[in-house]
Amino acid sequence: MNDTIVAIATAIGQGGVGIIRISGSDTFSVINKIFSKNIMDKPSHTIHHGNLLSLDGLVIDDVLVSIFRNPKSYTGEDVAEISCHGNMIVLNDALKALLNAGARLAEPGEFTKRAFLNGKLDLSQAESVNDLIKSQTETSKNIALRQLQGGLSEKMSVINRELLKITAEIEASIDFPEDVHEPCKIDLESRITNCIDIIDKLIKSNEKSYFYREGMKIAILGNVNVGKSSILNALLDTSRAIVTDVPGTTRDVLEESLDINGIPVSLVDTAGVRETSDIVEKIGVERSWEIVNSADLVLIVLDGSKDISENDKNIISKVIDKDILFIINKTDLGKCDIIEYIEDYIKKVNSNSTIVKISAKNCDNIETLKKVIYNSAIKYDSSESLIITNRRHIEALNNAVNSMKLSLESLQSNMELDFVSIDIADARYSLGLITGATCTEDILNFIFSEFCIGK
Ligand SMILES: Nc1nc2c(ncn2[C@@H]2O[C@H](COP(=O)(O)OP(=O)(O)O)[C@@H](O)[C@H]2O)c(=O)[nH]1
Ligand SMILES: [Mg+2]
Repeated sequence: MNDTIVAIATAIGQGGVGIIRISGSDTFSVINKIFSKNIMDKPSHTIHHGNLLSLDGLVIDDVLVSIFRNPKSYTGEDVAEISCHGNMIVLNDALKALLNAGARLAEPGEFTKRAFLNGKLDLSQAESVNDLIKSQTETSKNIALRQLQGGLSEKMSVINRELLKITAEIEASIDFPEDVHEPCKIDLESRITNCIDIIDKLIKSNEKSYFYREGMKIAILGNVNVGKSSILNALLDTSRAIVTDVPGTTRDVLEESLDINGIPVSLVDTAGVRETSDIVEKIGVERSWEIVNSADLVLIVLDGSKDISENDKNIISKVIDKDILFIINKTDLGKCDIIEYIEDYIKKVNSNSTIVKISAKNCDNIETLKKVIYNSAIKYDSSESLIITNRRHIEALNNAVNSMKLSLESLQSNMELDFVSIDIADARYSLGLITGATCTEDILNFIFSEFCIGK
């Protein structure tokens, strides 16, 4: 924790600038060994132009050195950012020179970990830094940004303060029974219930919204020739997959990314599912099932111009446990009796799956399809002020609610207030896992190992 760390902070590749970040107590003396100007006494938040040199005096690059003195820096330590030209050879040479001058290569997320340990941000904010960097759509970016700005931290500290107050009141009455009255049980109940309500709302905001962060995997499944590849193309608005009237054209799975109203979707076209003796096609069919197993949503495609086949029925029966959406394709050909079978089926198995009728060929109803996909993922208004997308946070919130509910039960059954106090302490412990107050070294290491180097 006390050594001086260094890493390339910008993405690999060419760019206008490439930035190297250094943090730790020796930051300025390390740079001073290989910079053409003396920066030792320069004030914080100043920028210095000069040459970065190798230890044997050769010029590596013409650079700008920005100085941030502790505690007013990202990590809270002495920090410098060296802006080089955005070229990997330059950046690697500069990095080598700084390592030779006494810095050590930073581990993934180590800058942000130091920022957390120095109290610059709490754990939920530190995690949102990573979410922000990895966000793939406007919406997931906004959700991460809200959390970085402290939305969640603020809510946690309000609840934590209330729980701490309750604990203090209970413990004072236990320790000094002559001087301090027992807190009123009805009052305690209503205050704890209030905390539960706030957390419940946060938990509800998560209902499937983690797709914003994690992305959503959608498999397109169905018999051969029903138009699966055409649907992939229509959704992507390109001719990515080969479409022919030869059954079994798509033999391998094909994965493409798209943005549906802010949700990063990975769309997978699969080989048509049917009995086949063709070895290659057989492997394709096996892969289709693997994809379906790991998918968040399965689009079951049926050819609306035909009657339901045994193969269709067989496919449908195999995905009964998954989130599915029925797509009746080829509506441009008229007919469409198959819809009655599907409607009956949905009623029979008591599912709430939706049916969408489209023509992939004419791109009819593709926008509706996107809307239905979006609605199946999101069950709330995305303008909601704070949305919890992190599964770790949700688990901690659920545990906190459970502990608080136990404390309510103790109150209602007139147990000793000691028991109430223990449950409240458990709840505070769970909430502390979100802000990092009660995290163990192992948990922290795990969280920061998910970061990229240089962040
Ligand atoms: N009339 C009509 N034909 C379609 C439609 N969608 C796909 N097709 C045709 O159906 C055949 C099979 O399409 P394809 O996308 O390769 O199906 P896949 O085997 O399920 O991937 C091709 O000849 C397509 O042109 C549609 O909406 N209407
Ligand atoms: Mg295909």
